[in-house]
Amino acid sequence: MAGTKTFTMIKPDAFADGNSGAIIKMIEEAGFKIEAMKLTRLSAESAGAFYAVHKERPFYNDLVAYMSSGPIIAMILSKENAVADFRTFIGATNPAEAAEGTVRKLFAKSIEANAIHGSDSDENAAIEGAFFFSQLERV
Ligand code: RTP
Ligand code: MG
Repeated sequence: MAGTKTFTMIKPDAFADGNSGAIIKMIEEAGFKIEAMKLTRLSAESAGAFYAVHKERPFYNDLVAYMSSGPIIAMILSKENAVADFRTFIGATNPAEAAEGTVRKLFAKSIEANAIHGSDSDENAAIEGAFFFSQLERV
C-alpha cells in the first residue's frame, strides 16, 4: 500500500544532547513502527548528496557542515499516512513556529539545529531510505 513508510534522522544536535532515547520513545508512542535503524555519521560529501535538493539555497553550506558535525540515527518508519503524519508529529522547520508537543518544539534549538528530519513525499521517503539502508538491514 502506498503511503505507509517514511524516513527520519535524529540530527547531530539532538543526538549530542542525549535526546535520542526520548525522541525514539515519542516516535513509538505516536504509532510509528521502526523498520530499520542505524547510528552513523555523514561525511560532508554524503550530507551534501542527501540535501542536494537545497544546493542553491543560502543555508546549504551551513546545513552540510551541521549535518556532518556528529553522529545521527537514521530510521525507516511505517504507519498509515506515514509521511504526512510524521511531518505533523515533528512540527515546523523553525521551532519558534512548531506546535506544542512536537519533537521540534521540545528539542530543536534553531531553524537549522532542529533535532529531526522527516521525508516530504512518498517518493523521497523511498529514495532516502535506500540512501542509508540495504535490503538486508530492513525488517
Ligand atoms: P528536513 O528536510 O530536515 O526534514 O526539514 P524541513 O523539510 O522541515 O526543512 P527544509 O526546508 O527541507 O530544510 C532542510 C533543513 O535545512 C535546515 N535549514 N536551515 N538557516 C535556515 O534558514 C535553514 N532553513 C532550513 C534545517 O535543518 C532544515 O530542517
Ligand atoms: Mg525537507
